[in-house]
Amino acid sequence: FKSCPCFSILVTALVLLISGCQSKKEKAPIQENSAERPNIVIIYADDLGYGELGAYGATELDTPNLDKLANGGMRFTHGYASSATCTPSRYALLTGTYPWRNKSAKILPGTAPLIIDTTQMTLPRMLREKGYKTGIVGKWHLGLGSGNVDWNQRIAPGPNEVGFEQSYIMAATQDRVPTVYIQNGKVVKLDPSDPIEVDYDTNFPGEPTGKDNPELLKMKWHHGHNNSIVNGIPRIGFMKGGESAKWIDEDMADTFLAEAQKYVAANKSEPFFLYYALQQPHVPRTPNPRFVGASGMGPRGDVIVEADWVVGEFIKTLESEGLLDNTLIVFTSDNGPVINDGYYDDAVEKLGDHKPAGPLRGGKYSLFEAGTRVPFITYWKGNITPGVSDAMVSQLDLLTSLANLVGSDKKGQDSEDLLDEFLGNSKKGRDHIVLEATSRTAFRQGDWAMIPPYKGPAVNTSVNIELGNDKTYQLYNLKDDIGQRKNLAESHPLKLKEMNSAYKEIRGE
Ligand code: NG6
Ligand code: CA
Repeated sequence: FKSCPCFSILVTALVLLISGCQSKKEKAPIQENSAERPNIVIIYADDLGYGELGAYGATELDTPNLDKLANGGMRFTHGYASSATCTPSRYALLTGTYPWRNKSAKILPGTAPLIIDTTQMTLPRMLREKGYKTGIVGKWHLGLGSGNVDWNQRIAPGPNEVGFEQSYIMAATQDRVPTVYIQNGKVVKLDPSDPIEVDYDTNFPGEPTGKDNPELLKMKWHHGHNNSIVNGIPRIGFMKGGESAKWIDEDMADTFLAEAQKYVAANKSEPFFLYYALQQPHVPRTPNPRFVGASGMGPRGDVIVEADWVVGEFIKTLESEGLLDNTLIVFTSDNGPVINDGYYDDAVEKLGDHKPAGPLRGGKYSLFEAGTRVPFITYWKGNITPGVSDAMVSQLDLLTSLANLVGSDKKGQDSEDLLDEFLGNSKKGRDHIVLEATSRTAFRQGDWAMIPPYKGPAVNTSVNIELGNDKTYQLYNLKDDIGQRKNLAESHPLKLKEMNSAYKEIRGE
C-alpha cells in the first residue's frame, strides 16, 4: 500500500490541507482583531415589558425597528434584568454585581449621592482600559455627588467618574426633579442668575405644587407625583429656579437621539461604547406631537412607538456612518411593565388587548417573572446568526462577557462569561440567578422559580400589580407553567429544599 502512488498523493493532499488550515489559523488573529473590537451599544428601555414588542408576541403595537433587531439577531426568551426596579438593575448592569449586595441600590430620589464606588470596576471603565471611547446618553438614576449637590456647580462624582468619558443625562427619572439635562457634570443651558435649588422634603415658599394647584396641570397625578410642577406635569420632589434649563418632556426622545447620534459621529474613528438609556415608557409618558395617537393606546403605547422610532433612526445613523457591521447592539429593559405608575394618562383605559408582560405574571416591583424577565436582544450584523435562544442570561453578565469579547480579564463579582450565548454560539446559559424586587429576592434555577415567604401585601393596589408576597414558599415550574399559577412547594418538598439551600448559600444567609 505504501508504495502505491495514491498514498503519496494522499499524504501531499493532507499536508496541503493541514498547512492550509494552519495558515488560515495564523491569519485569523488579524481578522479577529477587527471583530474583537466592535463598537458596543447598549440600548436600555425603561419599564418595557416582556410582551411589548412584535417580536415577543405583541399583536396590538407596531415595533418594526425593534422587531428587525430581534429577528436579525439573537432574541432571548429568558433574558433578565437584575431587579424589578430601575436603580438596582442599572447598578448591576454597570458593575456586574448583584444589587442586593449594595444597600443603597434601591429607587433613588434625585438628590441621592452616587452609589457606585469610584474605584469599582465598571463596564465603561473596563472598555476604556481597552482603548474604547465611552459615553452615556439618557437616564442615569444611580445618584450624583457625595450628598448635598450644588446643581449650579460642576456635579461630581457621577458617570464621568465611573468610566464614562462623555455624559449627557437626566439625573434620576422623568418624574423626579431636577428636570434638567446634565452634560459632563454641568446643567445644560443653566442661567447663573436663576440658580437651581432642589429639595425632596420641603417646598420652596410660594412655588406651586401638583397638590395645591391642580389648575396648572396638563397631566393629573394618581398617586405620589404631587410636588413641583414642571411643564404642566407634577413631579416627585421640589425644585426652584433653573427656568432656562428645564427640559421639555415632549422633546426628550429627540434630544437624547440627537446626542446619541452626535456621540457616534464624534467617536466613529475609534472603537466606542455607548450606553443609550431611553426614558420610555416610564411615566410621565409624553410622546412628541408626531407620535400622539400613533398607537391608539394612549400615551403609553405612543411612547413605545416613539422609542421604536428612535432606535430605527439610531440604527440608520450607524448604517450611514458605515458602522453597522462592526457594532454589537444589545437591547433590553431595566424592569418589567407597569400600566398606572402614578398619573392619569389613559394607559389603563386604552390598553385594550395589549399584554405588556406577555404570558408572564406580575410586573414592575414584582418577584414574579414579569418583574425581571424582559426583552433581551443581541444584534451584530454579519456576526450573529439570527435565532432565538432559551439560554438564561442576565444583564449582570454583560460586564464579564464583553470583557472576554475585547480581550480584557476583568470580571464583575456576579457576572458570568456568557459571550458564546450572547453571540449565539451556545444555548447553555446560567444555571441560576437571584432576582430582586424592592429589597426582596427570589431564586431561579433551571426551569424552576422559588419565591421565599414575605410579609407585605400580595398586590400593590396603586399600580395593580401582584408583588409575589405570600406567607408560604412558592415554587413554580416555568417550563410547564410560565404564568406561575401552580404553586408546587408542597408537592415538591425535595426540589424546594435543594433550591432553598442553594439560594441561601448565595445570599449568605
Ligand atoms: C416610584 C414612583 C414611580 C416610579 C418609580 C421609579 C411613586 C408613587 N411612584 O416610587 O412612579 O417613579 O418610583 O421607577 O412615587 S424606576 O423605573 O425608576 O425604578
Ligand atoms: Ca424602570
